[in-house]
Amino acid sequence: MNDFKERIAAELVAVRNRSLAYTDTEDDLLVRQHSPLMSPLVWDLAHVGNYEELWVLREAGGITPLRPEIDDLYDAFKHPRKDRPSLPILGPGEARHYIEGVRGRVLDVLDAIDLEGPDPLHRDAFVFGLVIQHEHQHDETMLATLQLSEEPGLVRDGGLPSGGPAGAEEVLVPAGPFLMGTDTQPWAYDNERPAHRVDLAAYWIDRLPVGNRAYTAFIEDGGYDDPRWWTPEGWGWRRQTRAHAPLFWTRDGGIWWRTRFGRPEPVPMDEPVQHVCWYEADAYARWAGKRLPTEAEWEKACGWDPAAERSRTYPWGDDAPGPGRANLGHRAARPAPLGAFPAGASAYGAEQMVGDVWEWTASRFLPYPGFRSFPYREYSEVFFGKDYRVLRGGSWAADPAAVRTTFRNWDHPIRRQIFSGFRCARSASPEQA
Ligand code: AVJ
Ligand code: FE
Repeated sequence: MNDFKERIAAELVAVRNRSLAYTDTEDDLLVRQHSPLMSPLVWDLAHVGNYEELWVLREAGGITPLRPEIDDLYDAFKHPRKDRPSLPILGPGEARHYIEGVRGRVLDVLDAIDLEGPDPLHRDAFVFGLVIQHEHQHDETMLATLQLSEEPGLVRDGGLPSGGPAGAEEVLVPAGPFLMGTDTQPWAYDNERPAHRVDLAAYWIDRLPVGNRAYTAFIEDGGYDDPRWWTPEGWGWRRQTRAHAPLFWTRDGGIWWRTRFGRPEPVPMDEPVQHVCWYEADAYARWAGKRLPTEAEWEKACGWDPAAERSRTYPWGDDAPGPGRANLGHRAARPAPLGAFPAGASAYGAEQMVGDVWEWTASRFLPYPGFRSFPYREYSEVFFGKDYRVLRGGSWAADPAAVRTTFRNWDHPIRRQIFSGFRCARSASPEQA
């Protein structure tokens, strides 16, 4: 195998080790449904193996189905998350055995494919990028499930840099066009394509994500009780849920606490806020006299290199993320303090745009002009135009394989179990522009 194929083989091992680590727990915890929002963990585990069988073995490898009778059970479209515990899904032992059997044949396909050939699933090993990213995305979802289970565990306190010195609150992005999306990232999903020109007016965007200290000021200013800051839908959500702080926060003894993977700790005021829904992010922004950035504004501030007139793969350039540039890959089960990654700044000076927390944007999830679904409609296309908002940048739980300046995530505006935060923006006045 050549170097590229060796690297893919290593990524396959790494992501599988991650899935196995998250499911290395008692059977009872794996088969239980911790929240109607989430699948039982054992469903995710067999689903990633079934996806690998469908795409790598059958579609790319032309291998006879191993277990066609279980396809239906792991079809996310046939069975919503809340119904999955009542399905006759594989138990933990069977699930591990099944995914191992699939994996045993996957390296043969990797060995055989022509990376430069005409098959778009083979070219640049696209189908391997697809399954590696897919499994990492499910691993992140499994982490959210584990946190909801309130079983202590999975807190890793791998070192994170400390917070940076105070700096500019916002950075200016001058007016002008940029190329949004990509035609060149080999493992980009269909929803990131094609690259297209977007012309933006000048705007300011926060240098850093909104932190817990600033968010607490919003709470203590009565932000959750003032309908002025909320959209009608957001106010409806706020009244119905009686939310008064981010998910996992409680107030006790005069201070704010948050429960992180089952363990309470005082809210660290210098960390980006996380576990807020789109409605909360949007309300905070209005309270602060700002707004959420559009998806285009977010991407330009993150990835555009105005001097080179091209998009970077990461804010700092095209070099792979290292520990000094971004907090990715579950090094620690938390966002890094604000200002921890000056070396990860974008061309415009925005920091912590990848890693730490997914950032809500103002935009709905829509196709780019010229979108073509590939390789299947159910990854992106069926979600376009529905009640979803786009999140960008990737959280501390996202793996570098599934993070780039063009990567798009989406969720319902009420969701907060995900590792979601935000930053604000505002339009620049003509003099400033
Ligand atoms: C892109 C995170 C919204 O989890 O529903 C996993 C990713 N798609 N399996 C999801 C996905 C198919 C997707 N999100
Ligand atoms: Fe999936």
